[in-house]
Amino acid sequence: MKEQLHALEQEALEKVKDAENLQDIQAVQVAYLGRKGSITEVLRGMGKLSKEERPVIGELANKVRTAIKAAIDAKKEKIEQVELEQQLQKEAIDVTLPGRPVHIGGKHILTSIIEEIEDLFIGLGYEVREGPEVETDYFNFEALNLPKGHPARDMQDSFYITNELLLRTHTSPVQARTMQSLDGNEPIRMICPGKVYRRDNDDATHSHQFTQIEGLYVDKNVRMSDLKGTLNLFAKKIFGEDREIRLRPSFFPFTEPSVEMDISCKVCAGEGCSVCKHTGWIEILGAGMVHPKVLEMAGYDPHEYTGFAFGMGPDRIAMLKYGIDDIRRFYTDDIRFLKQFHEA
Ligand code: 2NL
Repeated sequence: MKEQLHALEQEALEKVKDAENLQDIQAVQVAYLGRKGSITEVLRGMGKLSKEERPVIGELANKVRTAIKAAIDAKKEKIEQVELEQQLQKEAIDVTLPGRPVHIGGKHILTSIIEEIEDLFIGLGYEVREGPEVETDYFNFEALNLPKGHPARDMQDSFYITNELLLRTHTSPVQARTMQSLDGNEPIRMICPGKVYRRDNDDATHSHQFTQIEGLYVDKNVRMSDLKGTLNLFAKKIFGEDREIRLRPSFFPFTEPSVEMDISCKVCAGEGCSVCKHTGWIEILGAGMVHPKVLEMAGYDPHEYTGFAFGMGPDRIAMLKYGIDDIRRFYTDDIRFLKQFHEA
């Protein structure tokens, strides 16, 4: 029986060694240690042994059992380790692979132009202000010296929501609101960019929605020469140091006197070409000294305070700067057009 046990132990350990996976090792355990396993069979035969032999064989059988069990457990752990490693290897993610490209949009050309102008005026101490696009009749017209019955208030020219509410036709109401909020005794330097609306039939040069930037400077002793100096700086910074400006008399209900500013044509340097319609000059913006009535309505004493204001269309500026032929290109979202102005 001793030999039998030793032989079984040898055999079992051999099989444990050969086991390649958890099923193999499970089979070895059942075959040798299970209820119908070989070792159990041997122990069943112990009844035939003598009293002296029984404890000796019993002890040996237990030792063999323990040895086989230990070998099985060790092997099990080893196989589990290997299988885990294989699994991990199979599921490994290569974090060094390049990621899938993410399409990042760019700034709309009108946004870039507006930000460039904002930066220039922020540098001159102006602050950027925004206001509602749905405006009251009062702030859009009345406060800007456009009384009821004025041609610019014609229903044809505006999108009305009610009799008293409309889509703003310019950004000036933001400035009127700012002036009115300040009790008439604080200087103002502000710039307001934003979307504006006019009831127009869209074509190459007209859009029912477009953008505007206006500027306002109110203080004691603000003069026309301050306006001219500011506009000259603006023209040179945005269009190039070699540009000249000229002011022509004009009319706006909210400024007096009013002017229009031209810049010298870069294409022909003043000689005359198709871009400047053979005049050597290109119209850029409108401006003027804030009308005393506008100051007064906003609570500023026009004998004490004066100011200048200007307004321009970033759409037009972008069209001139980049030779864009149709204003609708800004609003029809053709990515091939818009992408040309994205930074590399
Ligand atoms: C243009 C002309 C202009 C203003 C806008 C303004 C605003 C206030 C008071 C006085 Cl609160 N003036 N704005 C003045 C002159 C011209 O815009 O051609 N814009 C595209």
